[in-house]
Amino acid sequence: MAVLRIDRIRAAAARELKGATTSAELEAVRVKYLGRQGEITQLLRSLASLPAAERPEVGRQANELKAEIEAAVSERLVAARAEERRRQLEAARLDLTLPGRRPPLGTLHPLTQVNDEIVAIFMRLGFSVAEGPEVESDYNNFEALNIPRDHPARDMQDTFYLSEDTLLRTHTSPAQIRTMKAQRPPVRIICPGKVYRRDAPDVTHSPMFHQVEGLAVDRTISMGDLKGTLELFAREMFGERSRIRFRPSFFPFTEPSAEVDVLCFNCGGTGCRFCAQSGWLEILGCGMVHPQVLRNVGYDPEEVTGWAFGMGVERIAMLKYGVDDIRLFFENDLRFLEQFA
Ligand code: 2U9
Repeated sequence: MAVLRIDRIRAAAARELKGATTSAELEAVRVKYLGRQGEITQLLRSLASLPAAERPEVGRQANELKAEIEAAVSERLVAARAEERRRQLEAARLDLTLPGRRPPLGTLHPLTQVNDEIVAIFMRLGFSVAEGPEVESDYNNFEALNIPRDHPARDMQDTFYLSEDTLLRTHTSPAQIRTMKAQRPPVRIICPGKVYRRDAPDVTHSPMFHQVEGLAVDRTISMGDLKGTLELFAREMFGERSRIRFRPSFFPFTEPSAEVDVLCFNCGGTGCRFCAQSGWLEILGCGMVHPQVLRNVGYDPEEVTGWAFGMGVERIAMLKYGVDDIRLFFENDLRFLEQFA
């Protein structure tokens, strides 16, 4: 009877082992037959209740089957585990050819790019950069530059005063006054930086904007040097084909004074919307340094002459890139800034 039961268990175990393919299924088969409540375990436990004559044979056969199942399960488990590991590795496979994720990189602000470009052009010509404070004295900002007491720029309406005689500089010229007071000619400097004017913001005005001013003072500095220098600047900044013209103008700190236009690079001079049909675009102001300004810094205008120019960085950038509203430079809208990446 018990022997018949062993054969039946053997057949069932063999069938179930055949159907088990995963390690979990194989483990379940092992538990079913060899576990603490397993069929073979129970059979071996019940040997004591068998007639004494049957015990040795049934015991032998039960132990034999136990060993058979153990061996079969172990063998199939090795294969199943290997297959499962293979599938897991396959699923988690790394694609080493995938391009890396690029960290988002910042870029220079368009005004910084244009400022640096202007500065680089003049550095190549032998100019050095001179900087000064944004909080200035009334003397350095106005008086030394021959700007009269009744000039509209000196009005509370136009300048940010911090006290009776300190203010936010309205141009970078005071940095040049400081340099001239500190060193003898020859002087060849450019002064980039922020300047402040009490203007209500609109498409062309901002209460803070950027300038680059230039100054050359030496024994034989002429208006011809100024024209050649600015002609070269325009070609470097706006392209080889650009041409400039000088229009007579007036500034208290230069005499004679001029404003410089560049031939409209949109229409080539025939007139279009970009240049208001004039064919020309104003880019800067300039002139021969006024003799009184030279005297104010202790230079002798009989001995040295000089010229100076000033330009707004925002204006140059607007012309170069066709930007129609100065406020775009200060809003930091990424849709705008990303166009200068
Ligand atoms: C010294 C002597 C003279 C600098 C100059 C201009 C003409 C000029 C404007 C351009 C656009 C100001 O930003 S803007 O509104 N500047 O037209 N600037 S001559 O003359 C100087 C500077 C320093 C000692």
